[in-house]
Amino acid sequence: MRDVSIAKSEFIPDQKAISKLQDIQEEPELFRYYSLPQCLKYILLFHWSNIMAMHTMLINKPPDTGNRTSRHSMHQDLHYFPFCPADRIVWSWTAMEKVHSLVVLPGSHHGTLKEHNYPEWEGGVNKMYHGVRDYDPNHPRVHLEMEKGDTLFFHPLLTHGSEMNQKQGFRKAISCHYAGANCYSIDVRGTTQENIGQEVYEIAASKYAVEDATFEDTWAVRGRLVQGDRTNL
Ligand SMILES: O=C(O)CCC(=O)C(=O)O
Repeated sequence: MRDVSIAKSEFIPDQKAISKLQDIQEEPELFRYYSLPQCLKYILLFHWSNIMAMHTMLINKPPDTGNRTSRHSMHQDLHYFPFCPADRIVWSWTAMEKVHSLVVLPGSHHGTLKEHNYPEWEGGVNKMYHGVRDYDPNHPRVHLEMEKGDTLFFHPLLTHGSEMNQKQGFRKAISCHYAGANCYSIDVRGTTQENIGQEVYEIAASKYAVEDATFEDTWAVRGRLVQGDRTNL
């Protein structure tokens, strides 16, 4: 994924626009992260017998250009997933350097999945960076201070966001949405997730020339077994 304002700049080399590597599950060196005992010991506490890595990312947040496009507005990750239940999905996010740009709304995971869309930001918004349409701006916030190697485990309904990178260098983190393989797919048509489903479908159809793939299919091909048997997902 490329940062929207850097990608437009003729002065910055293309490689420097890369803000995320998505779907790195087939890259053997990076996939080692997903089966690290230090991460899995927490995932195993949920007693899922079969564990999938559904969404893998290396986040490489570029120095902000001044347009504030390196921000990620407040959102719930479940918005992106056509599978449930939410209690069988957990996100691990490991800081690859000292960082304090993540913000969370504590307790928000007890609520429901909210409607998301692109925020109306003047400087532009990165592709698929949807945000919750209306969350309580007075809800208490926690800014997470993390050292290199610190790892957070998030519920997929936890509202969170990420502030712009005001440093000179790229801010790196590696993450995985783990899910119990017995999660089941849902059809998002007619739900608040229909907009992201349509957008992901259009990207997949144009990139891979697969017009008959569904949003659920785009996730099924990304999922990779970490432990046990691949059952539903
Ligand atoms: O690493 C970050 O900046 C957070 C990204 C994020 O919130 C997400 O990908 O859901």
